[in-house]
Amino acid sequence: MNIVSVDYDGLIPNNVELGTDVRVKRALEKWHPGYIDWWNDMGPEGFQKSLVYLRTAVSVDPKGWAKFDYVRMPEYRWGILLAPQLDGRKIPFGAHAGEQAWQEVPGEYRAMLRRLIVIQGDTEPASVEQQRHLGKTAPSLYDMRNLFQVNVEEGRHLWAMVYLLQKYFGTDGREEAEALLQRRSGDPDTPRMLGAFNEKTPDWLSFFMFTYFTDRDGKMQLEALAQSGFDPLSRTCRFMLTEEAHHMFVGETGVTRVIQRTCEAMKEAGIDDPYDIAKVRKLGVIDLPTIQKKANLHFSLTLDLFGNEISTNAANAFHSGLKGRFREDRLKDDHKLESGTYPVLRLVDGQIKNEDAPALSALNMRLRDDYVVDCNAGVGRWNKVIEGFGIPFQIKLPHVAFHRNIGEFSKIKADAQGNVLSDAEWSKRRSDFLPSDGDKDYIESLMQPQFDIGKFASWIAPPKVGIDNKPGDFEYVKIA
Ligand code: BYC
Ligand code: FE
Ligand code: FE
Repeated sequence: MNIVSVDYDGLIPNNVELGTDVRVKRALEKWHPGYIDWWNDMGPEGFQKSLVYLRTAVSVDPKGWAKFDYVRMPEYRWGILLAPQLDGRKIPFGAHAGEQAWQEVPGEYRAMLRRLIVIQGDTEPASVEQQRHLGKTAPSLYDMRNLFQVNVEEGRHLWAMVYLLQKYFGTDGREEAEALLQRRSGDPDTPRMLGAFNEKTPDWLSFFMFTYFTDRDGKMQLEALAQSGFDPLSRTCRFMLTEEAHHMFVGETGVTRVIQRTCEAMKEAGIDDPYDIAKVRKLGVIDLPTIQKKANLHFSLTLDLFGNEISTNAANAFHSGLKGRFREDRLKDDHKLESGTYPVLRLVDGQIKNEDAPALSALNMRLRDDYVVDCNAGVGRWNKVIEGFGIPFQIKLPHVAFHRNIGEFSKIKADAQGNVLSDAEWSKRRSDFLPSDGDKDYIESLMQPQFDIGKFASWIAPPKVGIDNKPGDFEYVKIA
């Protein structure tokens, strides 16, 4: 291993020896003011002057890579940090499997590689834009701090992709880096590239579901790109994954705490029926069926991010050695997939059926399957909480055909169990599965800020432990 220490002296902290790479350093320094303008315009609204207790990456050593301190967000040290280069690393899969990993862009795959990097890069600022209004309704300073931590790190992930574009893609890389600052989540004329990143994150339950489900797509995609034969991309993604773990922690524990508070309040009030929504809502907590609907919404929106079940793009990216499978290095097969099949859920004569497809074409489906397994683990932990209170209710992930806009099932309407519905039935029953206007209004009514130190809004339980082992009365954000 080849650890290059992190240089904190210049404008852009880095472990890629920017100091000796004058061309790239200049390019990034030129991009920097536009980034700060973007952050000030589109980053967290109303808290840019506040002191936030944030972690900053100061090393890429897995044992101690972060330091915690109060920072004003626009002064956060967004750096370029790559995991250490592994000596003699080989391309792990595809037609070039076993060859030396590329340290420069392989010319024949340039366009494909750039597209993957741009798409990855586009999601990062998009999520910051989607979450920019949430600070004002934070249920506690602890939660507000976690939101801002996620936001600054998504900003750093944008830097990570922009570094690759600036260093390895010349003029068109520079243009793409510029365009990443121009697109806007939800803008009808210049939207972000992928569907889910143009949706709203209107409230904190959506934020927790987003960080649970959508940041987990980030994890899966980064794991697949961390396998890349293009070594700089692999190293970048490996370090991003270290940060990603916290984002999913925020989501998983956030939803857990909402569920816990609901169950506690129900028990205290002697309510056993989770479907007695009117009674539960009188307690100022979010009823379990509405939590289920939010999960349905964010899970189905996120499934769309895996692309089409059968995809030539995915086959090409694998065959060329650019994007692998989830933890490719732990899989035991020929890593080429030129023969062999993979079962894919398809729509056949209006019925949902499993069909074998060529393994190479089915890679999006395969990653999505791995994703669903990963999602279910945390859902099981949520259900343990409900079970612990003896309340007869279970959160269940909806069927993959439910509420889809991309792929096989975008042509049909299905219920959460995967039964095909007519358009008329779907319209009639939509609000059984997805948040209705009434549900949204109720959740919105709960979104009252709770900025007192150590206090939490009515609808969410406090966390078990503080960030960086801080006590319950720690002032995570000094609001200014
Ligand atoms: N929306 O061959 P197909 C994260 C397009 S999240 C709109 O099936 P492919 C994060 C597709 O572009 C991780 N369009 O697609 C999380 C293609 O268009 P063209 C982000 C879509 O390429 C939270 C056409 O349909 N990273 O990091 O196999 C917070 C045919 O599609 C969509 C990545 O995604 C869609 N959902 O798969 C912050 C990794 N889906 O080219 C951050 C990089 C498909 O024919 N991206 N289309 O005009 C990829 O690996 C792939 O591009 C995708 C799509 C998996 C996204
Ligand atoms: Fe990210
Ligand atoms: Fe993330």
